[in-house]
Amino acid sequence: MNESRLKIAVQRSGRLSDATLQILERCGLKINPSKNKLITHVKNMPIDILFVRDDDIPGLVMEGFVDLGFVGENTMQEVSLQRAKFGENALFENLIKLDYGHCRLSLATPEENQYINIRSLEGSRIATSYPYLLGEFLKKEGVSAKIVHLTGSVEVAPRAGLADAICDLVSTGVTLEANGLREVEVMLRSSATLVQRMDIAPGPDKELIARLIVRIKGVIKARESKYIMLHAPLDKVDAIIDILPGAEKPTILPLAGSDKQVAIHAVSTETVFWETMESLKKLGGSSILVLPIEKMLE
Ligand code: PRT
Ligand code: ZN
Repeated sequence: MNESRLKIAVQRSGRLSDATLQILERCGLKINPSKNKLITHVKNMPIDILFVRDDDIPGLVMEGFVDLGFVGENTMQEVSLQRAKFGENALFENLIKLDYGHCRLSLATPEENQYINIRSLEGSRIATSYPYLLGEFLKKEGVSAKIVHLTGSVEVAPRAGLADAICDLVSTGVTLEANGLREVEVMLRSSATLVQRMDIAPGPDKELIARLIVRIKGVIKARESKYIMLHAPLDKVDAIIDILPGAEKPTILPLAGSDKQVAIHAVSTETVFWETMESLKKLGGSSILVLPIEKMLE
């Protein structure tokens, strides 16, 4: 087989794995999710999926061993800084910011400690799995502190007497609270992202990537959108369209057997709240349906 196959790296097992496989499947890739294998051939497209640790994805992309990677921006930025420091190639292209894996990289201190501003950390010890992002942040703020590099269990470092503060990922804040810590600075807001190796020459690989990008954007847009259908009095159509959230160019259809009522169909790109539905009803709307959209191509 000498056909060239696009190589995509995804996290083998962790917080990004399920959402990444779901987005690829929604893009039409038939993946046999045997995660015990390092590599899986997509059956219906010339694509191979590599299942790896998330920390390995930036390097695989930057070295050109894979064409695309689904990874957290936090990981991408940390590894970039690390590689640049060691004189290694740290170039890649950011293709799409994805709608999952949201978190922030934050500094947190024990609740009982006084914290006024970043200067409060001068001379302290900060535990983190992100020594390069933290080092850069402290340098920019002009604070000198000792960075304690831990690869896990960062949140217990203050209680264990290993550090005075931590720098770690936060999403709900439950972990910080459970460990008596308070978030004091947000250093970075992150989500999952699709990255590409540099300089892919024009050809089938590049064309396939372009198609994938359109499909991924369509999946994300569809997830954010809803299809709204309702019946409305003819004389209230304008008022109703005014309050439909983010709806462009609605379709107005006649209703069989009625010359005073029409059906309105619209795609809304925003959340449709109960309050909006209640307002539609007050304007005379009835049979109001809000439906999920599976795919969207613009
Ligand atoms: O095994 P592998 O190396 O592949 O995985 P991993 O253990 O290094 O990473 P994993 O699966 O935990 O996270 C993968 C990516 O998910 C991260 O790089 C982020 O981009 C993203 N992400 C989003 C998160 C979180 N949210 C998150 N909350 N990664 C980790 N956390 C951890 C955080 O470190 C802390 O321990 O969850 C805890 C805090 O969560 P809350 O909800 O209590 O605030
Ligand atoms: Zn990891």
